[in-house]
Amino acid sequence: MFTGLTRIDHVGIACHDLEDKIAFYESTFGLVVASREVNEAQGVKEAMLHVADGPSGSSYVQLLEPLGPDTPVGKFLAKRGEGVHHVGYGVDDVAAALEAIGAKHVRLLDERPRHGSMGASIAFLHPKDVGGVLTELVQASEDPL
Ligand code: MC0
Repeated sequence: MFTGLTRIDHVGIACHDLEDKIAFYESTFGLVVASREVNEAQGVKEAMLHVADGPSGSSYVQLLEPLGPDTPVGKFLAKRGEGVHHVGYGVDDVAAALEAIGAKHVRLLDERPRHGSMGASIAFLHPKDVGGVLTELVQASEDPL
């Protein structure tokens, strides 16, 4: 059995206005922005706000603004409005995790790891096979950007 989830790496939250939501999380929860990136391949402008550090790494709130309507987050916002878009779990080895989880007949949206926030290697699992939750596996970079 796969037993390799090491932490909640981040909760991804879809929003219409990234700057507005960053200001809300800063002023309401006192969170601090750890990184900001535009990820063209994923169709998002995003920010990671640091929440806590644990023995197996850090956890974040990830705020996601779509780059356009025909992107994963753009479609999600049109259908469901703002809110939790996905949960990202930490793993030590994302390729090994994909192999083990794929063998359980969970559909892999990424057969191979892709580039994620802060230099991480990431891969998504289909929400329909994970109880309606879009699920991301995150292998943090040894040398975060
Ligand atoms: C769609 N669905 C979701 C969902 N998005 N369910 C739960 N959570 C979500 N986030 C459901 C829809 O309601 C629909 O169900 C069904 O899945 C098909 O959705 P669709 O709107 O027709 O869209 P598709 O099929 O074109 O794409 C959905 C899919 C896609 C999840 C496959 O969004 C995808 O490949 N996502 C992975 C990449 C991604 O999300 N990138 C953005 C974050 P019904 O029942 O209505 O049929 S990038 C990121 O986060 C990076 C930067 C990082 O963390 O480092």
